[in-house]
Amino acid sequence: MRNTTGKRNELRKLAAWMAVLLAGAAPLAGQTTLRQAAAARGIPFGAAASADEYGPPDLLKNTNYANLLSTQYDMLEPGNAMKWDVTQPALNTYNFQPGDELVAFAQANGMRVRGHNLCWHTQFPSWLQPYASSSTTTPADMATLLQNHITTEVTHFAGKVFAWDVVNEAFTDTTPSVLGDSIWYDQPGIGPSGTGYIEQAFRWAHAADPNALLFYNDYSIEGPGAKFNAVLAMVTDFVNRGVPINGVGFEMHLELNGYPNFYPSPAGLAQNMQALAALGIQVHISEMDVRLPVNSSGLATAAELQQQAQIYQDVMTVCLQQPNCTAFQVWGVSYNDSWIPSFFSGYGAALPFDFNYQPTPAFSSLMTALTTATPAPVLKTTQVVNAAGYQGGAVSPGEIVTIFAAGYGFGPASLVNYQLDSSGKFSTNLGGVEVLFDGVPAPLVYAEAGQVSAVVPFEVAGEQQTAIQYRYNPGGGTVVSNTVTMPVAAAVPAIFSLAETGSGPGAIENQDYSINGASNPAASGTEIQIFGTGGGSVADAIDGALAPGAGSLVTQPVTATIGGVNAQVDYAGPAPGLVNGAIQVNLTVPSGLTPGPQPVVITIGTAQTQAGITVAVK
Ligand code: 9MR
Repeated sequence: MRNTTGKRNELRKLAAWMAVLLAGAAPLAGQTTLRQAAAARGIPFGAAASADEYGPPDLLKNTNYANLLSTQYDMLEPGNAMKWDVTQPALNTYNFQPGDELVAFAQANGMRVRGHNLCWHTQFPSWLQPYASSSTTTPADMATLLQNHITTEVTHFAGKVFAWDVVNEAFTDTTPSVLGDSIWYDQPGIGPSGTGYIEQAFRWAHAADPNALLFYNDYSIEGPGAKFNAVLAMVTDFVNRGVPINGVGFEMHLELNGYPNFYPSPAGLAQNMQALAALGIQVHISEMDVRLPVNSSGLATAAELQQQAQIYQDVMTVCLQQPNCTAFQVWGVSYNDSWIPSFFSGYGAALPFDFNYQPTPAFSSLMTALTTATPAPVLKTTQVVNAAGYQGGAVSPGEIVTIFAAGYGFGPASLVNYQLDSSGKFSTNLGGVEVLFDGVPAPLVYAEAGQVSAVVPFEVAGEQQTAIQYRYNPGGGTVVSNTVTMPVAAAVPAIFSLAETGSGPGAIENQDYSINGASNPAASGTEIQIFGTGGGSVADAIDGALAPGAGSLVTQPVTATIGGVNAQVDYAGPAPGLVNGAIQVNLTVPSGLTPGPQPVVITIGTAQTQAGITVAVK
């Protein structure tokens, strides 16, 4: 290989410095609460909370409970206080007092509030079922009832609740998964068919508080399967038709269930999050707990607590790695207020704090994830540059680019160089790293944590722009970056420099194939060979293939100057033996030049190579 990798060594040093700077910026030491550690990662960490919505005692008046809630969590969600049975105990009679009390507690303690929920098939007041079932109740009556409820409640909490579970648990656990029976759907229903009632609920909620994030919330959708497919189909339809939906809540009520093969696998969870990310949809881990078999004191074995801790750590790690996972919440503040013992006989110990409000192994493993998990890589358009000249702004077909993705650990720890696949082409996966252009994996020149060099697929030719995404799968789950969109230019040519700095003596050979330089200048009338990239389309070029001996040519017109004097272009096309995308331009050195380094500039189409590249002439 000739020098197609550009300024790799220099930039690797820079990448190392970035890692040092990042490590220095994150004050991981000294974080002692989940709230602090989560805040440092920019993710709200919440718990389902209660006041006295079902009567005394008021849990918020329990000092242990209140202290734990306000120190370990920076988000709360009323476990029951905002549901129909509490908020509309009689037709058109509303009771927001318990919800208000929880909101006030949250505000006093700098916590966010997640609202839950506005439309569900259960936990509604005793007057509602007879009303819904009455032969005199029309679908229009039911629609009005739901609209009034959503409008009244969302309006009441507007500006105080940042995200709502608008509709809860609407799909069945069957295969295929379908809409479940509900007074809002088919018993008797509000009229619109299929997911129409869900759509209506989102539209009414959005009208009442356009600033609130609106979620669909469900269980058993954390891994791939029929139920997730049904939810994804609904969300896809909503997004395509502009129904105001922002997110999906993954409840995450888990049990060990054959650990370590627990449901969902980290890879499956990541896959579902990515499917929603592709639609621009957020995910909240909304109700996590991991129930364990317990003894008569409600306690689990140390071994099972450790397995549970690993599950918490795995789920938090995936959430931190997926940019669209934007909140993490457990269902209860401590063992004392968990729903598990009363719903699953013989089970409990499901949360990171025990009966004494003390941390369990799950607390420690969540802290480990929050302080050590590799973050999601952040890709910026300014970090996608030409590998030879380091100019950015646009990419061209076949251009070899260097991409920096901020974030430690994102990529193999040490450099992995290009590999040829079974068809003799540059592999599109190096050490688990892939770079996609409009979903097409690009041939890779090298990859390591934080930096990768890729060849822009020739297929982007003619496109206005291309969507670029960086992926890393070291095994056990894929980490994906955000997607950035960059303009496509017909050519963004640049010449490799010998010092890999992007300027100074170019990567140029004299007619005898020796390296051109101050001590080895080229004579006028001889031919020099200049190596670069970004020449744009090349007829018949195959992505990732090595250029054959007699390649086809750069498709756009090519001109050149040396020392400001026009130089005859003898060849402009693939560099034989190098990967397609690297280009070679052969020029005849004009006469009359002053001996010494002279600027060389190549124009392809309307674009010029970078200033500051020189060739030595005599
Ligand atoms: O935690 C809630 C519990 O106190 C209630 O008795 C129960 C009634 O259905 O609802 C529990 O919360 C549920 C949540 O609203 C939706 N997802 C499942 C939760 C656990 O059942």
